[in-house]
Amino acid sequence: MNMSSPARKPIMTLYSGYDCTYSHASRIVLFEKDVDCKIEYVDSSEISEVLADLNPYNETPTLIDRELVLYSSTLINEYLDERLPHPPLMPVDPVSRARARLMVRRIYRDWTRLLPTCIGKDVKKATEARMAIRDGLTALSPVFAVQAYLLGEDFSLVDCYMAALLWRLPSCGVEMPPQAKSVSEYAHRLFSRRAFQQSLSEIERGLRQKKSA
Ligand SMILES: N[C@@H](CCC(=O)N[C@@H](CS)C(=O)NCC(=O)O)C(=O)O
Repeated sequence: MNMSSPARKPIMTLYSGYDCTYSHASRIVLFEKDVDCKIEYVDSSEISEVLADLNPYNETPTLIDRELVLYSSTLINEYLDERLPHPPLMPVDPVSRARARLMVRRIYRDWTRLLPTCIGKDVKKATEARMAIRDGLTALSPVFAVQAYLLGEDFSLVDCYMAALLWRLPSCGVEMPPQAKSVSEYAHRLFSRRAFQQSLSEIERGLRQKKSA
């Protein structure tokens, strides 16, 4: 998929999974930056063949920018924010930047990492994982009661990771309780962004057509 206009030549290529939370966050960043980028979707059955010479871990996302080959979504996303400064998606001062990185680490470790367990065969572990995600996100309710996005009033890189996570909750059986209304409203704010809608693969779009938020 080529996200640039026919007249514009893509300057980067992102190898992406069709339904990969990590790749999805990078696609959101690319569309927020409105960059001419080719999205090369790779099925998990062909991943090792396609990425063999590019990424020793054979993982999506993998970004190619001229001679640079970059993997690991957090490295890719921070690189994109530095390479394409408009609009800026990270705060400017070192303390706020460190806090943003810590939040990304926590989103991955506490929630994103649990998504495969939510749809796994072990029913007990799946239930525990769903509860951990639901309760952790519900604890964020007071934040979204007073501000639009995770770092404040401005959309940031941290929200890209949250959007990819929140989009997958219904398909992973995570139901947010009524007291998490402000989190659900935050999710809808993220999903209604043009860049988010553009970032979705057909498979990801289908995740929300089967079940509602
Ligand atoms: N830590 C990596 C994780 C990436 C990852 O786990 N990607 C999965 C797809 S969502 C993958 O490529 N797995 C290898 C495979 O499917 O063979 C990142 O943040 O980019």
